[in-house]
Amino acid sequence: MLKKLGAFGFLVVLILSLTLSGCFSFSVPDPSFTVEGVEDGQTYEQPVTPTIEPGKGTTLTITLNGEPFESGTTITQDGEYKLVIVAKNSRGKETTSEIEFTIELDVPLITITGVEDGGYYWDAVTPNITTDGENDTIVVTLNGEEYTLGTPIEAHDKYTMVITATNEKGKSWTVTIKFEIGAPPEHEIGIGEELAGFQPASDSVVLSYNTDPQYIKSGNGSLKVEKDGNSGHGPRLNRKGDHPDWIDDWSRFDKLTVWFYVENVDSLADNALTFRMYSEPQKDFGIAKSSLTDGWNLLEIDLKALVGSDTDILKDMSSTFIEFIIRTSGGKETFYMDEFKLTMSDLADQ
Ligand SMILES: [Ca+2]
Repeated sequence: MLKKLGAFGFLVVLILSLTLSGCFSFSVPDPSFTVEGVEDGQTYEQPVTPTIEPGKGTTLTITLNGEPFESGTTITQDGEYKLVIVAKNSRGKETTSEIEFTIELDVPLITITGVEDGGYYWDAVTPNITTDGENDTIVVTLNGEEYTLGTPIEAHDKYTMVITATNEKGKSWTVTIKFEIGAPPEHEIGIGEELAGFQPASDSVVLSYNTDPQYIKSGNGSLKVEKDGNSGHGPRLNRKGDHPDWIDDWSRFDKLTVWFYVENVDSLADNALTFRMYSEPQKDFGIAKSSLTDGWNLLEIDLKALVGSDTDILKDMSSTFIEFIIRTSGGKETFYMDEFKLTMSDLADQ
């Protein structure tokens, strides 16, 4: 009997806890955040790096002296500062916090060029390190070993560089940067069985996943493109922002390459292909029939030449999609594409 009561009691607790957790999932927490690296009312003798992290469900708007401020940015200039943090939850509840502080630098200000914190390089780097005081002493270690300024760093490895500068008053400041040297970057925009992220530009284009090895350059499959009529259309990539391998920052690459298979080049119009980037402004790169041969062709699109002075396009490709326009002489034709790749090939430019 006692045993049965016990079981009944447990059931009641279980139902109660389910009800409570059900309730909690509908409640929205107040906006919250954490701040590190700076305190209200303080005066600092060294650079200050405020790090502000939003709490769960909170979005933050941060300004420093009225200008947008990115968390984790180091402030190195003398002055009086006001950091304003506006925190908002999904219900629109808002809180505003202010942190006022002063910087009066009394330590050497370290300037590093030639290498950046978080940088990835595929060629030797030679960091140049200076301070704002003539008689400062600079001590640098690289992965824990003493490093002599001006020495090129070229071995493929991950590096941590610690720079300590001391002024005549004996006041020191230390900056740590991490970077990596490795192979030139390469990124494949894959072709999956479901063709996720690929869309035909019009009804005259039919896309499918090919598994016939004759038309595969590598891996298990390739993109089959069937085209009817002479409209200037082809496969589009990431038009709806849904390609699983899409990356937003293309600025570390200088080429987009793709293999293109055509059975007979004479089935193409003279202005056979156009690589189109639906950016603002739109960018086109044309490939003439005369430069193609029967069978597989490696198409190379020089991205830096394509965007010209609009270099910002490559830094944020999040809402830009691309198309390979194929122009035929009119009939129904079949083409294959494989290995869409972003590569960095021109070391001399770096
Ligand atoms: Ca493939």
